[in-house]
Amino acid sequence: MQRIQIIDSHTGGEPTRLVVDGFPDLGTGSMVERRALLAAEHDRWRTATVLEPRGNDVIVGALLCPPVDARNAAGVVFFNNSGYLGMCGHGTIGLVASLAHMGRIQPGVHGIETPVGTVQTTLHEDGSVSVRNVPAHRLHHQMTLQVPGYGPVTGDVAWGGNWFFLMTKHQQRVESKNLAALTAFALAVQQALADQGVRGSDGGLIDHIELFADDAEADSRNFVLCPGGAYDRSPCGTGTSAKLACLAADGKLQPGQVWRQASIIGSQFEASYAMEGEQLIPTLRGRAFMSAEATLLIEPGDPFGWGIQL
Ligand code: PYC
Repeated sequence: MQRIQIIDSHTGGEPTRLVVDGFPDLGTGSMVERRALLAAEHDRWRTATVLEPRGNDVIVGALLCPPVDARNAAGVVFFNNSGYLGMCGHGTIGLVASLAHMGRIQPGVHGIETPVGTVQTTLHEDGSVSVRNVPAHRLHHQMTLQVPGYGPVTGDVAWGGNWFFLMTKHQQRVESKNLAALTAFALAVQQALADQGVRGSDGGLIDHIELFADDAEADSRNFVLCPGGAYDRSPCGTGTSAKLACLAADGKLQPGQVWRQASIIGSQFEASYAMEGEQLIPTLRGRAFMSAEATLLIEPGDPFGWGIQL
């Protein structure tokens, strides 16, 4: 019997499954190297943890790793139903809240190493967590794409720890009653970006799709499609970071000015940015709640023990 020890939390409704123990040893390399090793040689541990029958398409997995730099609290490799992520804002908030729940950290500043860089997090006395993210930037401004079935679609391409296509002008209703249509549209945009060879500056797929609309309770409401086809229940930390980069580039948000980003289910992140030289550094703040402590079991002979892969 294989055993994987997990802590589940959710941040604004979006689940994070923190793997505390049970995965193969990935050595002491950087998080990029550990992610590559996990993907190349041990991917079935990802599928066992986040796919059905133990998981679902919405869960983001977070493998807790010893940090390379002992001054940092932890390292992490994020993954989901379709593969691996660079950074994950809601997942980092979930990780920090889970470390606090485990008694491993106290309120204060804690560095977390991710495959795309180290982020500085702050665990606040009220349980909320701020994440000072990796630098964000806009790569393309208002590029137009032909999307089969929908026609021309215009949006920005920006980096916030993952690659995003962000649309403010579109024909979609960004509301929770319209999830099926939003998902179908965003999947078509995601496919068109891949088919037409639109990539990030590092060659990465533009695999997160983000639509915006007005919101009565916040500065904006978003719908974010994640790479595996599920939508983000949270306002998406990396997506909000990408949004800040676009707002700053358009002169619509100044350093230090607060941006309240609501998700499609009404949860919120509070975000702002600082300029360090030419670099735009986003900070987002949110709250995670614990939902389970459990041990996943993989029984020998279970035909779906390593996840249902269709
Ligand atoms: O919060 O950055 C985020 C995120 C990425 C994918 C799902 N959530």
